[in-house]
Formats: sequence, structure tokens, C-alpha cells
Amino acid sequence: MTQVPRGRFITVEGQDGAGKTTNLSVIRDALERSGIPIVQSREPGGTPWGEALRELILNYRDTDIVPTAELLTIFAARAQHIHQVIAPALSAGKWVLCDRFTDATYAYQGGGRGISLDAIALLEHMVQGQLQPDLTLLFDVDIDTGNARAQQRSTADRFESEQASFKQAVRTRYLTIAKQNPQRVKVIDASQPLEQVVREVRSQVNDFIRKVVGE
Ligand code: Z5A
Repeated sequence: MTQVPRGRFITVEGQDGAGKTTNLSVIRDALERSGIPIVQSREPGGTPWGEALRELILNYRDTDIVPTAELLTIFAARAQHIHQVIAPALSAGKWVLCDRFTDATYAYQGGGRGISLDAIALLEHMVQGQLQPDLTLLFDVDIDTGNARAQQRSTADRFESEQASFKQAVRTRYLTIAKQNPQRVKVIDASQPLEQVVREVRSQVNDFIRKVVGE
């Protein structure tokens, strides 16, 4: 029986301004040079409905959004994203490169907003089943550097407007996730000059490609 090749799922994570967006093109380039078909996406968002929810999640300021409502909206967008984009691409043998996924929920809604890990895990299981990223690059940078870089770029969204304590809790949770998942999550020291960060990103992605090709 012919086996349909399953694609691989790569995510990038990190607190605001860490350099994810800048490095997505580096990852994309490394994959394309190896002839790997890719689908690039982002969360929250990734589908037309999800992008409409993204706008509400990031920028709705007319009322205080309770953390549970924020959490459920993020998983609603994710359910549609998996159904419409991620799962079909992986089944077709394509690789999916996604700017943020559920690690961000553990970091921002768990670490930042204080929602219990059990509640997040319950929704994760309901929405994703067994689906997990195969490789995650975590761009880690101190809060002040991240803030300074994010400010260069755009006006602050609801998360970027949070206090330093929120951002510190996000960073701490991300680093805990990395410690607990060393095979999957590779931490990139994003405080280094961009050329050095780019070298490390290329090296991690090429190592991963070699590993998959050798399987
Ligand atoms: N969110 C959530 O709460 N829960 C969830 O489950 C999910 C998301 C999925 C949107 O994310 C928000 O959604 C996010 C969490 C929440 N909150 N925030 N904030 P986003 O990824 O779309 O937005 P972002 O994190 O704000 O991304 P960003 O501002 O695009 O930052 P970035 O991608 O990490 O940084 P960048 O744009 O690549 O770089 C920023 C600037 O720094 C830029 O001028 C670069 O040229 C410069 N840069 C980058 N690297 C370097 C180095 N190494 N040296 C010097 N300068 C650099």
C-alpha cells in the first residue's frame, strides 16, 4: 500500500519583539532550498474567520475581556485553522510553518493571565487531539530588549500594552516549556546580533531537515 507522506509542523514562538517575524523568512528559505513544499500561517488567525477573531483578540478595547473568553476565542480560531489549513496540508505531505501555536497559549493565557494549565490542556486535547509541532524555535530575549524592538515596529496591541510582570511571566513559562520539551523546542538567544541569530536558525532548521530525511 502506498503511504501518504506526512508533512512536518514547525512553529516559532517568543515574547513580543523577540524576532520571530524577521526569522520566518530565514526558515522558509532553508526549507525551500531543500525543495520542501510549505504552507506558512499564523495564530491567532490563519483562516478568514480566524483573522477576524485575531483582530478582536489583539485590538478590541471597548471592554475588559475576561481571560476565559480570550482563551476560548483563541482555541475557536485554532480549531478552524487546524481543520481548514494545518491538517489538510500535513496530510498532503506539505510542511506547515506557523507563527505561534499552543505554546503561546500556555505562555500568555497560562503564564500571563494565570489560567490553569489543566484548563488549557483540556482544550488542547479537545481541539488538537494528538497534533503537536515537530519542531519549535523559541526566540528568547529579555523584556526590555523585546519592548524596545516591538516599539520600533508598530502600535502596541492588547498584549504588548501589558505590564512588565505579565511579560516576565510569559517569558518564564516559555522557558519552562522549553526545559520540559528539549527534543522539540530549541531556544535561540535572540538578544544576539541578527546575523548570529540567523546563523543559529539556519543551523537548527537544517539539522531538523537532515534528521527527517534520514528517518
Ligand atoms: N497570543 C496569545 O495570547 N495566545 C495565543 O495562543 C497566541 C497568540 C497564538 C500576536 O502575536 C499576539 O497574540 C501575541 C500573543 C498573542 N502578542 N503579542 N504581543 P504576533 O506574533 O502577531 O505579535 P508579536 O509577538 O507582537 O510579534 P512581533 O511584534 O511581530 O514581534 P516579533 O515577530 O517577535 O519581532 P520582529 O517583528 O521580527 O522584530 C521586531 C523588530 O526587532 C524589527 O524591527 C526587527 O528588525 C528587529 N530585530 C529582530 N531581531 C533582531 C536582532 N537580533 N537584533 C536587532 N534587532 C532585531
